[in-house]
Formats: sequence, C-alpha cells, structure tokens
Amino acid sequence: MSDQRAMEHDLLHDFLRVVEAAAVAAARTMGQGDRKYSDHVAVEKMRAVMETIPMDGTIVIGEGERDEAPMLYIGERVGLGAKDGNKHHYHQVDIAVDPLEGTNLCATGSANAIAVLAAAERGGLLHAPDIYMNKIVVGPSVKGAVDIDAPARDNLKAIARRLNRDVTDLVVIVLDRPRHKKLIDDIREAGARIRLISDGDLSAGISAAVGGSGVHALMGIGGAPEGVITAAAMRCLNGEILTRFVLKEQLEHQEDRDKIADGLVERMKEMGISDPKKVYDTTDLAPGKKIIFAACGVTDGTILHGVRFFGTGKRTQSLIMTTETRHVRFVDTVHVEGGPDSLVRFDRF
Ligand code: VTB
Repeated sequence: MSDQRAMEHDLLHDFLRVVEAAAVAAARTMGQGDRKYSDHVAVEKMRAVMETIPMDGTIVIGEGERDEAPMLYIGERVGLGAKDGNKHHYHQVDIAVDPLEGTNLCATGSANAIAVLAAAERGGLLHAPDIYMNKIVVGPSVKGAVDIDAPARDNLKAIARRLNRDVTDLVVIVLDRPRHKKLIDDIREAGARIRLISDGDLSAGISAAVGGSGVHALMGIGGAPEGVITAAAMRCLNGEILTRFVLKEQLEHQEDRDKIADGLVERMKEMGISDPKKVYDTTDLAPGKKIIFAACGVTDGTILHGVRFFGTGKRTQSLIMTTETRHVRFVDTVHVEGGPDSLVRFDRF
C-alpha cells in the first residue's frame, strides 16, 4: 500500500468516529438556546476522541489562538503520536476543525448544523486566520465558469448555461447579513431564487456541489476558516470555491469590522499568506495531495440528517471522503447502546 493510500485507509474511520461523537454531544443540547455550551461539548468530545487516534496531528484551523481557546487551538498537537517519542510511527497530519459549524443553528434547533473536520499531510491546508472571505462555491459542472470579480448577474448566467437551465431556475444560498444587501439585490434583479440562511455557509457550500440538493451556488462573505474546510470538501467532490480575503477596512458595516481583530494582515503574513488581495481558489486553500474530509449532521439538513436518539441507541449520518480513493461515502450509523438483545431498528430516514 502506498503511503498515501495508507494514511487515508488508517485515518478515515477514525475521523468518522471523531465527527460522529462531536455531533452526538452537540445534538443533545439542541434547542437549549446556549450556543456556547453546544460548541463547548462538541469541542470537548472532538478533542477527546482525537486523542485516541494513532496520528501525529497539528490543529491548523481550530477554536482560536492558544491564549483564547483551551482546546483545539491553532498549533495544538493531537493524537497518540503527539505524546509518543517515536513520532515516525505515525502519520503526520494537519487538521482543520469546526466541531460545531452553526452553533446558533444547534442552539435554536434550526437546519444544517454539522460537526466537521478536514485533514491533510503537513502543509496541505492553508492556515487562514479568523477573518472574512468573499466566496463563490459551485459544483463540478460549473467549474471554471465563474469569476469572483464578475457581477452576480454574469456569474448566474454562466452557472445557468452550464446547468442547461434558466437563471430563474437557480437557487443561490446567501448568509442573511446587512453586508449582503447589494449582492441580494443583484441576485434578485437577475431573477434567480435565493435561500437566505442565518448561519452555516460551509454546509451550504457543500450542498452547492452535490447534485440533487436543489442548491446551485453559494455566494457572499463568510469566515475564512470555513472557506478552507469547504475547499477540502471541493477537492473531494470536484467542485470549486473561489475566494478573496476581505480586509477590515473593506467592510462597509462597523458591526462587521468590530468582529475582526486588529493586526490580522500581519498575522496572515506570518501564516504564509503573502498576498491577501489575491484570489484564492480551491487548490490554494487546500493544496494537499492526501485530503480527508468528514462531517456529521447535528440537526437535520439539506444533505445530512441530524442525530436521532432512541431507546437503545442513536443514529447518525455522515459524509466522509478523500481525494485519493474518489469514494464519497454517506455513512448511516446506528450506535447500539443497549445490551446484547437490543433491537436495531431500520427505518428510512
Ligand atoms: C461565518 C460563516 C459561518 O458564522 O463565519 C458566520 O462562515 C459568522 O458570520 O458558517 P458573522 O460574523 O456575520 O456573524 C457561520 O455562519 C457559522 O459559524
């Protein structure tokens, strides 16, 4: 087995366990109205399961800088190999995590909260700080047809052409934020349909790249960390994400500017982003040769069901995929918890 196949083979199932455990923990808090607590339990669980994995992992996108996050902070070493002196026994991996993407969605029991991570060989994922990014995400048949600098109307025409339909047939997902007023006006004027979401542009981007989801593109400004994880998914799904960092001074609303820490341009340079004005595409964001992506539904969503709890266990649905094997797996797991006589029920979701 080549090294590459070996890494994916060894870690794929472990990463599935990680996202399943985080999703289950978060799902227990669904609707409690406490987004921080929901996030906290997902982070704790994700970290605890990661510790059991035979890998020498480094968190490159996580819960924040070391001084602001006790766990899964940027630079944290995770996995069995992080403690063992014999590091060469283990796969060296960089990991980007979002233990609960859509903390508000979980806290309010709304659609599309997921537990998610992406991993790659060292250097295989861009180290993006928590800054905004303008994004456009499309599926395989639209690859190469959109331009992050083009007016929304032109991109919509290009998408419609590639999908062999009218602009009026398209559905575009946009985060419902004041900063998107013009974008939303432009999309409406072009005639496409819009799904405004309160949170979660990562799962929205993935749905744009999966046929049959009823979503054809994601557009607008969201988090850069989510952009990198979306890019890892696009590498596996053959979709495309085009992005450009949005610097603090480029944001029109004070409310948005306030969410960005000072000094991030310097921080970006330290992290290896030499030209923050350039267009970062899928492979710039996720250049790795050996990419693994894993997500598990927390609340019911467009492409993943949320966690179901029942008397003798629970049931989860996950998406796991890699660049090498070209397998995109939707994994439906029944976690049996009762004794040996427990009944595993099968019903279609
Ligand atoms: C973005 C988006 C995420 O939070 O980071 C958003 O990428 C925060 O946006 O998917 P605001 O700063 O405008 O609130 C999510 O929606 C969820 O983490």
